[in-house]
Amino acid sequence: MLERIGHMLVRKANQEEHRPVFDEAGDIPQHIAVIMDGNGRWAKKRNLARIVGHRSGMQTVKEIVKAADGIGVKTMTMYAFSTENWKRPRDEVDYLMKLPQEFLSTELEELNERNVRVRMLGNSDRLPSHTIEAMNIAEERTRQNTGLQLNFALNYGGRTEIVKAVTELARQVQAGELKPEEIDEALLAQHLYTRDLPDPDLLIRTSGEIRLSNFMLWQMAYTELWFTDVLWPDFTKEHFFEAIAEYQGRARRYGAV
Ligand code: V0D
Repeated sequence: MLERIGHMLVRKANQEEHRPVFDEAGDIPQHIAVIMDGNGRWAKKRNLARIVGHRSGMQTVKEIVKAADGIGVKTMTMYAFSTENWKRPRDEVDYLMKLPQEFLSTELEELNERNVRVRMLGNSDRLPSHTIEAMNIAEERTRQNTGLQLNFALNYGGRTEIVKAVTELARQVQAGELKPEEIDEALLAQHLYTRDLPDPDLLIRTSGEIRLSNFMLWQMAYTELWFTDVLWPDFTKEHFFEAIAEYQGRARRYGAV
């Protein structure tokens, strides 16, 4: 049960205890990145196939995106498929590649109504054409939207992203279009998938792994990191608000010194 006391949204655990959740008038992270881990483990615990975990994880995406939109987060970046995920069994990869279409077939209309802008980050090279097609349609149909920017990182790897940017700059130098001394952080950042996005303020990773796993390496230089043991399909908006409360606490402490 969430209830409001002034600006504070609090969780009412029982009659006596009010646990602060987060301050709606406080600093809401503008850009939140999420590593949605633990779908396979969630299924295994229930003796279900891994794909059932992925499907359940997709429901969580819907709930968390709605919650983020509701509190005024500007950008969400969801790590949906890493370059490492190709090593999984063929059947599982094939299933995962159908999720964008499935998600969009049920959600695109509502996302549009909510003024959400959808975008893909990552390398489309190895993705099946039906997956690319679904993403292209979503990007096209939501291009004019000015609300929440919802990014899905698909076939994304942070080091590869940096190498791609460096290769392009090297090409420009070789072509005589750019001087080496003109290369700075801002110019390199202009050649990343995230060129027009602010860096994430907060990273959420579920399922107990305490690593970045090659996600947005450049962009997370100053990001607050928040980890939980909760598996992604079990992750709720209450957990999400808890992460934001913790973020606000850190921002206040930082502001105090
Ligand atoms: C599986 C947990 C939504 C993580 C969430 C291609 C693993 C569910 C999307 C999605 C996946 C992607 C693009 C888009 C709309 C939705 C998704 C994949 C996996 C891998 F435009 N969930 N989701 N994509 N999972």
